[in-house]
Amino acid sequence: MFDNLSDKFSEAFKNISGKGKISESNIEETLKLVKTALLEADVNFKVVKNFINNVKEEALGEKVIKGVNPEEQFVKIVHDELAKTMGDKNTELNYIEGGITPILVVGLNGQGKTTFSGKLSLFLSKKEKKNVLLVPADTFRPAAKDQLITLAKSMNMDWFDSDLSKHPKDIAADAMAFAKENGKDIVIIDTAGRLHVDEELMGQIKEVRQGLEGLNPEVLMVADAMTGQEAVNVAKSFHEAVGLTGVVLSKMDSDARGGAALSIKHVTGVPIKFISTGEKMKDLELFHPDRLAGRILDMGDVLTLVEKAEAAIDKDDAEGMMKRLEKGKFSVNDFMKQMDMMKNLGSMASIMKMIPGMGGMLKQVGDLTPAENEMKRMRVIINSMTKKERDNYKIMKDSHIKRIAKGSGNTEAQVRDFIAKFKQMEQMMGGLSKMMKGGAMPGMPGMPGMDGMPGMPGLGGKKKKPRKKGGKWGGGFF
Ligand SMILES: Nc1nc2c(ncn2[C@@H]2O[C@H](COP(=O)(O)OP(=O)(O)OP(=O)(O)O)[C@@H](O)[C@H]2O)c(=O)[nH]1
Ligand SMILES: [Mg+2]
Repeated sequence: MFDNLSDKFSEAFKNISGKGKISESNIEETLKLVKTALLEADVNFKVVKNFINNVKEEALGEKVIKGVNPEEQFVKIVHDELAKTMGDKNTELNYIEGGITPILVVGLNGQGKTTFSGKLSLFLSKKEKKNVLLVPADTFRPAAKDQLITLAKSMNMDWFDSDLSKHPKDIAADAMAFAKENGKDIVIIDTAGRLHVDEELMGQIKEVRQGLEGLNPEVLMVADAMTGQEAVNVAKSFHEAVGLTGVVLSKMDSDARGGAALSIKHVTGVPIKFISTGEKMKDLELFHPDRLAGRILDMGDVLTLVEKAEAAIDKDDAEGMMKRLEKGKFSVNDFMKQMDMMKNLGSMASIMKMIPGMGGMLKQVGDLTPAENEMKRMRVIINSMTKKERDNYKIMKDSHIKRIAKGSGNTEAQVRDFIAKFKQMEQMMGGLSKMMKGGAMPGMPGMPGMDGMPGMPGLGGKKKKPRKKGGKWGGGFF
């Protein structure tokens, strides 16, 4: 996310590292670089101007904090200003207590409205324990109804069988009545898009909005983060015409530059409420400006990582594993479970970016594909093992190894290599269980510190220098 902006910022900060203290002359060059970085990221020029002025004022007015070097102080100032520009804290959805909250999802063509509607229903029913109804109201492109229903079915979510021959305003009214009869808390209405902001579209959405007047609807506009300033302009038009309560930035997993995220709140006054980070239904995050500022500045985002872990990791599984670890037991099965837990959290690269300092390391390491491929290979090997072998690999003899190699499409050497690595891991886990008994238990459920993270080659217990870009992992799991 915003890799280019991150790189440019860290280049800019190098300028003041090693300086005795912050002064007008030694931040001048850095500020220039920060400004260029923001403009290149397609941030609105007025926002950039304001940003630079504020950072300068803060930096020069900053009291010298003993023990904190100027670079760190400057980074902190930039962090806080980034967060402030994006709206400081997450703005929550407005729920109507004891009633039904209508959420109207609007935006231009192909921006991710239908996908977001699906994601939001999952988010609200899982995280907020809401009873959600999904309503297809795209009368412009009838196939959109099937698209939403397919998503709803895949998540076991309730959906409304809209009559697409009616005006979306009436569909919304029918859906609200249905929701009332069926004890729903939230009604998500997915509307049609158009190629450009046009009168017809705005007129239609205005009518839907008016139909919901008095019900205090959320009106969320979905915008593709890749479109930068264009997203800002569209948000402005929509806000003027229908009054938005929030913006959702979609496709944040693509190489969006950051312009939309950094400009929308400042230019339109409308807060960004969610970010969409992939095509899967679980790829939705609340928008936390302060945390995103941290990610941009390579400070990681541990809070989001912990939340993801809580959502993705089965508590009973994790507790069971902890108990086994405490007893010093660690089997191939446990290892497989750990790999599954990690997989649920996202790609290796996306996890690493959320750990402070790892973002920079990731850049040095370069491509993580070989490591991910190795994890895949381990999975196939494990899948070819019998239950007995997984419980206790020590029973494995040459004939077993031969069978597993054949069954998993690997060479015998590769199977032996896996067993050797597993042995190392087992030893590490033994050490960990002693630590745990000593009361020094690391925090995250099922993720006993970095050392226990499967598939983090070169980052585990034995410290190795990060390899150069393009370098091979060479099968090194540790
Ligand atoms: N990578 C990625 N793709 C996304 C994301 N959100 C949506 N998409 C993809 O973008 C395409 C368009 O998404 P839709 O949800 O159909 O967009 P829409 O706004 O409903 O489109 P219309 O109804 O035609 O106006 C689909 O292929 C989605 O899979 C995201 O966060 N990341
Ligand atoms: Mg759609």
